[in-house]
Amino acid sequence: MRDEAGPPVEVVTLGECLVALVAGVIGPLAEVGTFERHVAGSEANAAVGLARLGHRVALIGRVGADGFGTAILRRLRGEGVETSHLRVDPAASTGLLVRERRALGPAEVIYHRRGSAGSRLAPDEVEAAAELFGNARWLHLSGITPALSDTAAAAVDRSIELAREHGLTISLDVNLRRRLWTDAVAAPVLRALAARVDVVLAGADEAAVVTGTSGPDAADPGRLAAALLELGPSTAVLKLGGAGAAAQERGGRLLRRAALPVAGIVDPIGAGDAFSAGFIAARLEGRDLDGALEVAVACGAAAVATIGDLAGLPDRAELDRLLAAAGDDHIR
Ligand code: KDG
Repeated sequence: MRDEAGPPVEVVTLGECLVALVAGVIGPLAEVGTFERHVAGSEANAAVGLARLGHRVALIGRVGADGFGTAILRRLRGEGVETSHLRVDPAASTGLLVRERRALGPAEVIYHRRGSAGSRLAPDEVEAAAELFGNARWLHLSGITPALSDTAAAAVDRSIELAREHGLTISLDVNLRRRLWTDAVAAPVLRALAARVDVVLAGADEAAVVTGTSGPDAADPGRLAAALLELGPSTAVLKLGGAGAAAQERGGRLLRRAALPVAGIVDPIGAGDAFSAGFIAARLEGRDLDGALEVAVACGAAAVATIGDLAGLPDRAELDRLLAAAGDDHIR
């Protein structure tokens, strides 16, 4: 399949794109009767975030030959994501997740994705997209994909080989999903992946699992960043939610950014992907690590203020407004 017309793809990503049925009202799933349909999936969210910021990005993967698959394709194309390598698989359904909205405590998420089209992603799809790697600058991965199936894990592996061959920067968002695998099974796989990429992005808890950090200061950003760097990447980025973010390059010092104040957190899911999109966009644009953290934190804040994974992802004008409003107040 040929790349759709347009400027060359800068960022390649791969993974499962799902439909999310998000509760229409706040409360426990057992009491909710109405749901809104959204497009979700960590890599798709990051892809849309990058596209909104003006970067050309391709998503490799599969959706089912069903209405949800069509909805995903239409939405991603409408957002300007390059989808010529997002295949329609006639033999499986589009993956689905259902999630509640909570005013307090974590929201329950149910997956219906075992054997889904997205989980059937295989290395030959990456091979078929090899031409993209020739011109691209960045490969973005998430730790969700290797948890989906052996073939999806092999697809990740092949994408890293191709990215290395063509000199792309590779990022890994750890994205530990405990509904897909246990910490004990995930940790060695994610650790091995972290060793093969340039940039690792993780929450504090994820970084602790991947690095095997424990003890009273296991959430200390300095300790976690150092432990991540020891695994092999040249940059470690910690997403700390309400505490902002931290990052460190090999041989550099730990940088911190405070979170942007958000008046009402409506839906925190997808904020991590927005953060990753902002970080990657800023690096592609030549910002230094601190500048990339500034953009990433602003994108993450924009995402938590709206329902669904995609709605809050800022476009360039919105990002500029957010950064101007934040000024330098959030620098620690
Ligand atoms: O980061 C948001 C994702 O978690 C969500 O869109 C669904 O990709 C998803 C997953 O596997 O949880």
